[in-house]
Amino acid sequence: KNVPPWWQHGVIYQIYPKSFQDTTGTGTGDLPGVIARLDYLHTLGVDAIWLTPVYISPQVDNGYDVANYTAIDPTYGTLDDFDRLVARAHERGIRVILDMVFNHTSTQHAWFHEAVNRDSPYRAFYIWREGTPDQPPNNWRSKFGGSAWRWHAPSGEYYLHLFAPEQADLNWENPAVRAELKKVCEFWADRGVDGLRLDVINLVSKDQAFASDMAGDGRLFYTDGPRIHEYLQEFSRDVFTPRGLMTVGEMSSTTLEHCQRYAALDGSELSMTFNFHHLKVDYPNGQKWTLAAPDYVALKAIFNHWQQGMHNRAWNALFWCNHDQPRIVSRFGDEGALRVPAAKMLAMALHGMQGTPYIFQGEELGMTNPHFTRIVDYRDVESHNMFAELRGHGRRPEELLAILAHKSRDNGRTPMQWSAADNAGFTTGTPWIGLCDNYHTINAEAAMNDPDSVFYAYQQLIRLRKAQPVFTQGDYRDLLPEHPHLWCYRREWQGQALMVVANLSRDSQWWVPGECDGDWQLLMRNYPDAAPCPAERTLRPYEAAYWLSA
Ligand code: TEU
Repeated sequence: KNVPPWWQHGVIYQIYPKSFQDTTGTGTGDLPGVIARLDYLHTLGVDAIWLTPVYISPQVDNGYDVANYTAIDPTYGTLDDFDRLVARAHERGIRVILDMVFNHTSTQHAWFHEAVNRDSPYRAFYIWREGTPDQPPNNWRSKFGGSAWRWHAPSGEYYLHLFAPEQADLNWENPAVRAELKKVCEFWADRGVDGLRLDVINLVSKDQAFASDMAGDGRLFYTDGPRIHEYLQEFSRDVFTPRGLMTVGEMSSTTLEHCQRYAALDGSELSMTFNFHHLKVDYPNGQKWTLAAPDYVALKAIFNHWQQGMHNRAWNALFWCNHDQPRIVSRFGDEGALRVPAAKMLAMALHGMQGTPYIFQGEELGMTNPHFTRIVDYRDVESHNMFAELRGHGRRPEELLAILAHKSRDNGRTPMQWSAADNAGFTTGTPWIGLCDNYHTINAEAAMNDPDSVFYAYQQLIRLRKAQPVFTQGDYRDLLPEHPHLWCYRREWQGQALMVVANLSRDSQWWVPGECDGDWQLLMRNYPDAAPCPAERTLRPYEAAYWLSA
């Protein structure tokens, strides 16, 4: 009998170590802080933790600018701390996943230090092109604003950076680069790491013509690029599969057709993929730096497309939150009196689908955006660049600050709220970024003392996924695709059906269920007195329920 791999019925918890738990009073979280909180994660019941980068880095992009792939940044601790973390996690049955940032390195990496010399063999580790100081090789734009090319005067060429100028893109065409990156994977596999999250991995293969993109910003020439499947198959064959590593690829602006290959069930490339289409339903015309209400009909259509398109072929990662996104309860839910039911409803709607759910630290507490009001409150390079760029176009600071308060990546990066103590128990020093001031009421200690907390809803969802195979195996059918407020879908596997209904609105909605003949049992709810079976009725604000066919 085919036993599904652990990650198909597991739930993964994302830790942003910088904001998780400080043990030294520096104001920055560290690895001993992660160790100190493993019992909390064990109580939650997660199968694995994914740590965002903890390698040596000048921190221009909070560690996504790696200066040494095989050394721990002293701010976070030592390799010994890391080994201890892996051992302690494994003792509790928790696997460890590391973040591999292979599209680019920091310009402080030893390879780049060599590469600035035109005669060095490391020159070809990066992407250099001719130009003149005022004429870059093409019109590609950096994802953080400005040209994607930086002029290097001493060697008289440009290098490519799809992100910050301090993040130079690696030249994957060069087999020596790929060989070095595989060695990095080996290094961490040798230390007991169980899986890898591959940062923007679908951007690594660039069209070698490096032509200007007259209609866009260049992404069509490197997104899901010409050799990407070849590269991933090579890594799978040479290192991921032989080392038994689970892999999740972060796929920027990808397509279903590509993800069917990246995450194919035959394991020829990766275990699963993240995509972001569902988190653009509040970007009118694809524009992030605007304020707009989410389009829930579009949201459901996107999930339907991906759930059906991946079923029996490939594997999805499911998520609402990460360190690049605002908090989901602030975004699609409610921060006030309905925060708790809204947070549970969003969790139930997501965790009811097929795929591997990811929980981002604090999501299990229903943490909210911090509502920073001054530009100096922000730390993120993208937020500062966007503010400066749009100011340059004459936009008013108050308007831009209102947008940042909803859209900045820093909304997800405020310190974990452990307790009502000073700085939420995160640090005894000065936190590197401000806290959300609701930590006096929204915190882990309070949640663990309240049986109706968001925390226990997440714990229940993790248990249900393990107990009921329909969550892992079932197909997906949207029963109300046109409804603007209700999300109702049915999963089915081997004669067992799961009915999921979620009211995405703050108003009551009249619901006429379809396809619910037979006997049902109430499996989970976010209001204490939910209906015992799916039947015509009023759904209260943000109400959600799961029913299982008997
Ligand atoms: O992010 C990839 C990415 O393209 C986006 O999430 C991006 O941050 C956002 O769309 C900008 O609006 C990954 C990491 O998760 C992110 O933290 C890094 O900054 C980025 O790669 C570069 O390594």
